[in-house]
Amino acid sequence: SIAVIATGNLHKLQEIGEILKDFHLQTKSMKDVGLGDLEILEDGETFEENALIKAKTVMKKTGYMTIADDSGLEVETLDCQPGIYSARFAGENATDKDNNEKLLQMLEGKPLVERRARFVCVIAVVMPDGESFTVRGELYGIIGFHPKGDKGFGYDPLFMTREYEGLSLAEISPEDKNKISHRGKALDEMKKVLSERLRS
Ligand code: ITT
Repeated sequence: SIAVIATGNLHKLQEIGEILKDFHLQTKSMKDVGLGDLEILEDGETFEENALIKAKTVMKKTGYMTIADDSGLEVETLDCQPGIYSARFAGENATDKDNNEKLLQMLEGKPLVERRARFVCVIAVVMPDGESFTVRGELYGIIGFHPKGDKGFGYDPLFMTREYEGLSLAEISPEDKNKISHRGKALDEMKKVLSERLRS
């Protein structure tokens, strides 16, 4: 069956496309369905709410099964900031670089134990009949002292995991990131749920 990937973030689209490439879905981008310029107001209070808002909006406009991703970074000592505000942490038109600089500034002088963080990815799926579900994936790590690497996107240059000691997520290949990432885990879970539902 056909599924629209409801994201305006091309990095997400690429990662999701790669993770779903061996799965029995024909994926379409927002551009493919003529919604390349659609702005969706994400006024939910949780990743789950925002992912559902995006997926429902696009399913209603297209009639296709729709998959949306709401994700972000939660830093323990910052009371889980930037959380659902990760994309616009440093302001409305903030670039990834601006956001990384703001985060480094807020953690200035803090030792490793106070730099613990996790990435969260919630995937929402809305079916043409309106039925929906969400799944969640998380990846724990620490915020480094300097940005490193030019792969990935968002906070990847600052995010260090145990799996790849000493390297940021922006220094490992996209395939290696997908194997361990919050997005990879959430989409693996989504595949399981969808396989069961499409079978019955
Ligand atoms: P859509 O809503 O159109 O999907 P968006 O970028 O606005 O795109 P979000 O509101 O979910 O999406 O914000 C996600 C932000 O969290 C993203 O812009 C990054 O700053 C950060 N983020 C999410 N996943 C990430 C990852 O795998 N690596 C690095 N940063 C990530």
